[in-house]
Amino acid sequence: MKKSKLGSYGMMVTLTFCLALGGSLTWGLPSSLAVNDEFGASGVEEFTAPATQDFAADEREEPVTAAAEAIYVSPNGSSGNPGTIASPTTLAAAIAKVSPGGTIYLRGGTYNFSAPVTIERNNSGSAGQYKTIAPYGSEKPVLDFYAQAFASDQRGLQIFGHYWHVKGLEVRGAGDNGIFIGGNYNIIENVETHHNRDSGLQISRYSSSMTNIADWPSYNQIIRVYSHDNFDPDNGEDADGFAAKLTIGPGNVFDSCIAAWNTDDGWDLYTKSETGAIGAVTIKNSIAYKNGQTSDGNSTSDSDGNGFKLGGDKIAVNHIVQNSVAFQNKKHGFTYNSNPGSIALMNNTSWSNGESNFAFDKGAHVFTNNLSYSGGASDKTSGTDAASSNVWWKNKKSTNAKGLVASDADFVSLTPSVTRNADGSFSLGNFLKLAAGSDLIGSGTPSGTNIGATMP
Ligand SMILES: [Ca+2]
Ligand SMILES: [Ca+2]
Ligand SMILES: [Ca+2]
Ligand SMILES: [Ca+2]
Repeated sequence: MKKSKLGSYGMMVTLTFCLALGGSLTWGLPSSLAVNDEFGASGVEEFTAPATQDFAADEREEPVTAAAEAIYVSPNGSSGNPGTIASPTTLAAAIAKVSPGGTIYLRGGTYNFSAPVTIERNNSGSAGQYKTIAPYGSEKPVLDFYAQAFASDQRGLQIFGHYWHVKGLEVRGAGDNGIFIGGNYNIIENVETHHNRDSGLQISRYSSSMTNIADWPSYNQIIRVYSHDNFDPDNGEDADGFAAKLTIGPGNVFDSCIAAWNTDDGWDLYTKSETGAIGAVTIKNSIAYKNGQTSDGNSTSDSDGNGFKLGGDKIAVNHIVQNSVAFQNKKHGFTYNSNPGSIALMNNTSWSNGESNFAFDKGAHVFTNNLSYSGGASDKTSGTDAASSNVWWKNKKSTNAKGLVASDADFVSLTPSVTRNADGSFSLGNFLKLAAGSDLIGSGTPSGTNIGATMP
């Protein structure tokens, strides 16, 4: 190991040495042992043995790979500990010291907090070197905020910085949002957030002093996140599954997410005249169901209960919603909610919602290959029916401009079924799947495309 160099990564360094024996070991070294004056910002080491030097076989330099920094956290970790696996630290201490490219590994178990966990604005990774918070192995960390008061500043995990990748956690019970994102380019992946006392996950500006959309949170990705049973106990009118609203910038994406049993809406992209238009949000491959009450019955007359609520205060924003499903929400499946713009809706399926499956009373919306069946009220579809490809529920039947008719026989099953897997992906099985022989198969645009969503 005589020519090995150690990259400096703050408090500790983990190196994996490929031993001449063919095995490998992982070493955690305190920073005091790290050589920290030989590397650039990347911390990446390259080592090449001098070509002219001849090593004896047992002395030959083996490739040395500097693994990224690893900091270990456990429910009973102490902030004074170095954050090794044998001496784990706290989540707050690890967040404060992790370097770009480094990972905070959370051991399994319940972490009890009575105050928010905050990633400050000046604490960021970079495009090539995210800061990661992840479970250790297959362990299950739970961030539990039930001890917080019910108050708007009592959020769970607040991400004000940029380039953080948070995955594999459960976040529950916060006094306000379970997760709040005010920064840019963050990735939240395979997280479950529930029983918070406002929306499960919200993306909005981190400071009310930021009045310009250029400073609002942008380009965040929310992937395979499950937000459910969120309920604001004062009036039950605010807790959505996903609130991407009020002051959110461009480029934010929800992919393969589930919003269910939230007191207010599944998704809420509300805008207000005081703050104006927000950036366009993309939602795809996602489902919203049973919103408008929690699974244990919390609901008020002010609980809206839309699956996908796509506007507010008559402000135009051209959101994109594709290959997503709404069913059995208390109110509408998909609604413009006064957004008079040009929302693009492609290959969505909406079934058995309390009011309209699609409620778009005004605007120049563009509808392509959407499928509505058996709603509580007729659809409203202001905008363009691209290539007559949409099947709408109107006057108690589902038809389209080309004469297609949807009936129970078009579906393999109309018995709700959602299975969520360990990686956060989900399956509807046969539920809402088009039956072999359905005339909706291949009848969309372009030719050969199905009408409605195709879910795993
Ligand atoms: Ca509401
Ligand atoms: Ca409220
Ligand atoms: Ca709402
Ligand atoms: Ca049919």
